[in-house]
Amino acid sequence: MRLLGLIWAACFVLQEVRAWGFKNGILHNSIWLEQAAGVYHRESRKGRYQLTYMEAKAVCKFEGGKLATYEQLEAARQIGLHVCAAGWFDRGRVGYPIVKAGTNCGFGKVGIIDYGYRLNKSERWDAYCYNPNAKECGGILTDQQRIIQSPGYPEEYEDEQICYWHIRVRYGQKIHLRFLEFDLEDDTSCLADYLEIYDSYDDIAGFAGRFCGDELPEDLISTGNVMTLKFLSDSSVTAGGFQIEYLAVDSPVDPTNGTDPMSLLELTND
Ligand SMILES: [Ca+2]
Repeated sequence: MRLLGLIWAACFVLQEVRAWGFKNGILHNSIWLEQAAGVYHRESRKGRYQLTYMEAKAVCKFEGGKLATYEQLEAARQIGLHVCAAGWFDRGRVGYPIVKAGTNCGFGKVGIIDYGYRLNKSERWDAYCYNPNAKECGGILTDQQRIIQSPGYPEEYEDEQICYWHIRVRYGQKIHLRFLEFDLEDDTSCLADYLEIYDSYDDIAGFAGRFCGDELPEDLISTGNVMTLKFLSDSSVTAGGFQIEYLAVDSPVDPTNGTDPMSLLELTND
C-alpha cells in the first residue's frame, strides 16, 4: 500500500516536473512538492531563517508533526522535494534537499546538503517537518474555473490545518480570485488563523496579502498564470471558513460583477 503510494507520488511528481521544468538550472518547484513523503519545509511566521532548534521543533509540533529525520528528508528528496533553504531536522542537524544541481543553490551538488549537527542550537534556520497526516487539504488546480473551499466546508474548519492551493492556468492567462464566503478567526494581525495569497507558485515570493476575520476581501487578479493560496489555522478557535472562486481570464480583464478587482501588479508596486 505504502509502496503503491510512493509509486503514485513519483509518477505525479514526474508529471509535474515536466509541467514546470527547470529554469536557470534550478528546479522551480512549488508548494506541491513542499510535501513529499510527509516531509515539508516550514519557515517562521517572521520570515526566513528565524527559528532556533527549539523553535523549529515547536513549529512542527504545533502543526501536529515533528522534525523530519535525515532518512525521511532523503526519502522525500528522492521523489522530488527540492527546497533552496536550510532548515533544522531531527537531532539538531541542518541542511536542505536538492534534486537538481544549480549554481545558486546547493554548491552544484545533488542530495541532502548537510551542514551537520549544529553545536549552537541557537542558530536560526528554517525547519523540515514530518507529518504524513498533514495537509489533507489544498492541491494543484489547473481547471479554468474552480471553487476553493476551506477543509470540511460548509462545516467549520478544524484546528491545526495547513493547506496550499496551487493554481496554474494556461500561459498568458491570469487568475481572477473572487471571495464568495469568508470567515476566519478574527485577530488584529491575523496571527491565529489566516489565508495568505501569493502571486507566485510558492509561498516565498509574491506575497499579496494575509486575510482573517469575516470581512470579504476584494477580488484579486494575478500578474501571471500562477497563484498560491495558503491557509493555516492554529490550535484553538475555528470559524465558518471560506469559499473562493477563481476564473482563468485572458487579459484585459472585464469583471462582470462585484467591485473592481485589485491588480496584484499595482499592489506589489506600492
Ligand atoms: Ca484558530
